[in-house]
Amino acid sequence: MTHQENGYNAADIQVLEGLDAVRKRPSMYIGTTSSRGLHHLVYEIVDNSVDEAIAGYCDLIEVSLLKDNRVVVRDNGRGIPVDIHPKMGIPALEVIMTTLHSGGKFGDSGYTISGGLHGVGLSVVSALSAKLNIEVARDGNLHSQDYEKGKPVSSLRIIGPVDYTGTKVIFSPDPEIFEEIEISLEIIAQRLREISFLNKGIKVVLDDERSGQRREYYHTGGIKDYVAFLNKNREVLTPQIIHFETQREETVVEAAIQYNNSYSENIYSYANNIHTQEGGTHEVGFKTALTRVINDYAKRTGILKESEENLAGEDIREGMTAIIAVLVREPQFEGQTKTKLGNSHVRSIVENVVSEYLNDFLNENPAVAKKIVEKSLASRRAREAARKARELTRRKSALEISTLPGKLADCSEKDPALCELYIVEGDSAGGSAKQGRDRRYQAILPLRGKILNVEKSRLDRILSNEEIRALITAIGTGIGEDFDLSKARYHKILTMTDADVDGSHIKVLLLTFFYRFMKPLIENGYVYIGQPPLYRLSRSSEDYYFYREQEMQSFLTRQENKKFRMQRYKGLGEMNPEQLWDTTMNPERRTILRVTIDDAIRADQIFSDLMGERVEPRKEFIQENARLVVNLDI
Ligand code: 0R9
Repeated sequence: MTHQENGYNAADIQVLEGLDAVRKRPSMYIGTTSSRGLHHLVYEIVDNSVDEAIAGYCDLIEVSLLKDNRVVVRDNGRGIPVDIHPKMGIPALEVIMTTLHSGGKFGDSGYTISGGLHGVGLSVVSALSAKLNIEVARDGNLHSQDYEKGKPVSSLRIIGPVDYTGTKVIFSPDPEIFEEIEISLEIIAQRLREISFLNKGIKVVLDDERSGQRREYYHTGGIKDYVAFLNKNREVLTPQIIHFETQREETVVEAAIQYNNSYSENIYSYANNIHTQEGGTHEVGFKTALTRVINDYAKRTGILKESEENLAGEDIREGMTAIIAVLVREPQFEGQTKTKLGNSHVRSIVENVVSEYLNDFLNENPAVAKKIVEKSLASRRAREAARKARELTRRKSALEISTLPGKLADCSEKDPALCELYIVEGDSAGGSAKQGRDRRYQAILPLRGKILNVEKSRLDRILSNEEIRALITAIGTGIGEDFDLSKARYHKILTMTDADVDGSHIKVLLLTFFYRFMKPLIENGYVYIGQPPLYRLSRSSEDYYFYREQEMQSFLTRQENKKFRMQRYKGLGEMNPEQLWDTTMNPERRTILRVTIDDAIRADQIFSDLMGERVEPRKEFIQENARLVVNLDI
């Protein structure tokens, strides 16, 4: 199809605003200027290529991370139009690059079906890049133009003839804007993998020239492959993955489901390639249909007696891994992080589609259906037993009203908004933290190191662990159905663990625990990771602390003639109270990382892999993931 047939016309591009605003207030456009915002730049560009792929013109997207913090994104689509914009008198490409919210109005091209809200696009990336070069192969020629801080510093020129089409963007994030400019391979890899699952048939290549690693993501099975990937370390209940894809009116619905014998529910929903962390109408429709269809089936076949109470949704979802992905025209994103799908008609569309397909599947696969219903019944029994146990402890705790755990060194301040709780690994570090803290507003709860050794236990059994119970009492909110955010005794809850494998485990366990039982704590930004330093360099009375080896090395190369004494901290216990205060607890000097739902989801995945039934190369796995856990700190 040529671009004329497709209806592109340079006059379609809407011109709205200039770019100065972006550099003045970058977080308005990319959320933050931290590592998260930095990675967002890459997503913005990749999203353009994905749009082109969804429109059916592109099947290869390549991302390269270069040594000098430059990033290259390349696609083999039609190339951005380069003809002169009739109103502006400059090439359409330049209009796109220099104006905010510019973009085509492409009635039938498929563009309206992309994740528009997030696609603040090329102009924003250009504005926040020290340098950017864009190359377009189109109409038989390779075109190129350079930009600095959003402004063109050359005209669009033809470099030579080509016999292919596509777009290539090379940019260097501006260090004046971003707190750091080093792109993480793992973070980009995660998003590219997700993109390849969600858009089957697109090949996505990630090349890290810094480490020489190259990864390719290509999934012909789409979200079915995604579910298989998520369940790879789990014992699955049935080998089949329930999968269906269809279009109703203008909405495309795709879902994939497979049960495993764990106790957690893993439903990831997407709308137009965007992970809808806060759920929304598609997820509600999916859950409603699932609960109804399974109950109908259970009653119809007599596995559940007519007189018995229906299975609850959460019983049916226990042990379920599912992806629900929709493509919606003009998606509305709501919620705190704009990751909740709001379009109300999507709910009934998804509900109908899932009901029909799931019903057919169960009728055609009675053996699978029976396993699912039996699994749900077992979940119900376990839930009822747990509820009884909870009621018992609740009655008990009503008697011993608010006895805080003995190990907790509480703070004197009573306003929770000002209070901080440090969860510290190990009694000895706990002791130092108690001495080093500012006791007015910092409370310390030491946790014994080995709490993760609750081998292979389901997360709810961890609740019977004494250390975890102390944590629950100290925080004050209760858990699960009883959770009440307004009862939180601290608005900052920080983990402080050693920078080794055990410390990583404890961190993963705690984040998983918060995610599963105290999710609003994370959603409201109450949970943080404290970062103790790894090295200290000292010279007479000067001390320098470093959190990464690389930071220390580059400091040392800048100090050629000076001699330092180096100490590597193997654990928090090696730090005296003053050092702990200076480096990790003093609000004026410490660096702490706020945990997001995304981080918690990754922790949850690592946790279930660690605890999974299939324990083959556990040691290797742990070593591999110790790195991953470090990368959780974004
Ligand atoms: C490497 C990153 N890739 C991109 O940023 C990219 C944008 C883009 C694109 C089109 C094709 N490929 C692209 N890659 C395109 C072409 C046509 C119509 N719509 C889109 C066409 O040939 O008719 N564009 C995204 C916005 C625009 N182009 C436009 F507004 F300039 F048209």
